[in-house]
Amino acid sequence: MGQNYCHPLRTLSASEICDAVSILKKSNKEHENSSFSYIYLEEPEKKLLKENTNLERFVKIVGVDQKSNGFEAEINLSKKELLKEEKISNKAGPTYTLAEIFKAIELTMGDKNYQKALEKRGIKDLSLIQIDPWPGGVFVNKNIKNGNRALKAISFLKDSEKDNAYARPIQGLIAHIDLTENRVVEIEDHGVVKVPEAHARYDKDGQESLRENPKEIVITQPEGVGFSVEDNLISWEGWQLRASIDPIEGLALHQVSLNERPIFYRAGLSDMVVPYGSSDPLHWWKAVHDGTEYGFGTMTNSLTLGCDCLGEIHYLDAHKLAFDGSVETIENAICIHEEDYGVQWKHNDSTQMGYNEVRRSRRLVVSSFATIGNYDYGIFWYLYLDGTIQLEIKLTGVVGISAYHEDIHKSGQDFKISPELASPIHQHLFNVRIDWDLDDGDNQLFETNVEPLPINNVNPEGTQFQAISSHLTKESEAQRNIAPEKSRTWKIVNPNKLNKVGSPTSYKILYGNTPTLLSNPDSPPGKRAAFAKHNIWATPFQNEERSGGGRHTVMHSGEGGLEEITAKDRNISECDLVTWLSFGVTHIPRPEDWPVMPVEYCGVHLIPVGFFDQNPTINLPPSCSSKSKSNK
Ligand SMILES: [Cu+2]
Repeated sequence: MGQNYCHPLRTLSASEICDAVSILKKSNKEHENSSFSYIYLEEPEKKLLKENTNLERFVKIVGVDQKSNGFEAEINLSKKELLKEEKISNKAGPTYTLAEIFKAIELTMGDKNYQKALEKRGIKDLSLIQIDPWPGGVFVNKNIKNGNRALKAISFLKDSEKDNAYARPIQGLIAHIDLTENRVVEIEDHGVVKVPEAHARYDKDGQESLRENPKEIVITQPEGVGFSVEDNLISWEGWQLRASIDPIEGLALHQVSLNERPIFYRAGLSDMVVPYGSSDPLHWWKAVHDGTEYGFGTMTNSLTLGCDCLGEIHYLDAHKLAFDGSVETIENAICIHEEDYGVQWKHNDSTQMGYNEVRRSRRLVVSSFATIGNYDYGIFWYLYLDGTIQLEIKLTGVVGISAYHEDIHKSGQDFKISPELASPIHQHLFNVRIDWDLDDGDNQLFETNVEPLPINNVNPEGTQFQAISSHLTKESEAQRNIAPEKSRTWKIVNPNKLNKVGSPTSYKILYGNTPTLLSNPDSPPGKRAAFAKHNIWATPFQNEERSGGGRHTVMHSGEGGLEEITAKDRNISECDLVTWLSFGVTHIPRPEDWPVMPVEYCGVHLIPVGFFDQNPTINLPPSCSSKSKSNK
């Protein structure tokens, strides 16, 4: 391994991104005028990486050229050459670039009809207007030519430069912008509704008074932290993994193993969608794919020590390609730390003759936050001492709102969250793609249902029930939903590795309460977000199958993604297995969500089942902290 060696899954450095852009621009001068969506490392497939860890580095740059056409360029970083460049059809284009977002805002601000519509509402000072562009696809304005890129813009009025604009939506006003033709094609105006007056600031100076500071909680680890980090490789209590920020998916985990036993090769948010269920003209058309339309990972926050992350923190930076071809560093993009997590296990011998034992649990937290428009999402991965892996999405930020009007808003679809504001019912649905490598080999997928046994002579009192497992062998069989009444779970199994009780080693997928998609399956959002129709899908590994709704979705009407991917109904009975897990929240807004939403949670647990021969934490030493105090 030469001096320049870096692990194939190490995240892209700033200089690698710089190199890639200059290779692209040198090879094709037209890209001097392109705007860029993102760059990503083309990760080697697991089989290749198992054979060799000294591999050439490849990246893809995705963007929009001067003529508003999407493109994707593949570059060999090690050989410093452009390998190929392809056009991306604008019927399913790459994420909006920041240049396009700025352009949409500028064109809307400068549009005479837009200004007239504001004047009708008594608004003259454009400096207090905030314009939020939303994807222009799915329900495309009639004046936008097929194949053109578009945005729809809605507006808000601030009372001062630093105000929370979302307090004052400009009801019923939507600008349609054709990005390819550089013009506003229509100002849709559903009539004047009074702009709400009350401000809704969430900063400390915006509150009438602040409660007293709660007593400080200090988290210190005087002996140092229990984990180590080298580049993006994290080691902790037998766990090993790599973490990175994918421009579309956000925080992704790689090569997760425990005690040198692989569990999965990669996990990341393959897609997400926020469909709105209201009839309000300002919202009914919204069903944004924050990953493939805006680049969830490119919106990753810089985290602040002691505020976002408490305790002894190790941060990883991430580098991204900005729209103008420069490199931007997101400092403190990934937060890594340990947390005490209460009791791991305990038994008090009730006879008082035996042992009273208790052990404490802790977890390693690898997390990030991304802000997309009005919403903020945390991606939190937790690794536990007992082999459990948890993915938790934290949802916060500002809910979508309208100026309330009794003729527009309907009970059941729109909810008053302040005297002047209504917030529409909507969903946040996520899909995590997990490329399994459980116990280093091909895997199987099983479904377990728990069923009561019929009353008969072996079950005369009807007290008995049983767990029935069935092997899902084809893609069509593996499109399933949760069923709490059957305690339904799924298991990833390695049939070639047996545990001490003679069963194959496995990991179980355990959901909390989670919805599926409520949009009609034949509606455009239903087709585009088909991944959210089922809580689990499974496929045999194919490198290019990365996104639950299709990799490029701007202006796309649907038909991509998991329904298309699984259309051949491939065999999955024992294969390099990939599962696609959909979960989320159906959000019925409440006054407590205003002016900023307390964190709501959703996610999934992956739990070892016969992966170990016994409780893997039985060997934890007792750890009673002498520093704890009580009132006694
Ligand atoms: Cu919500």
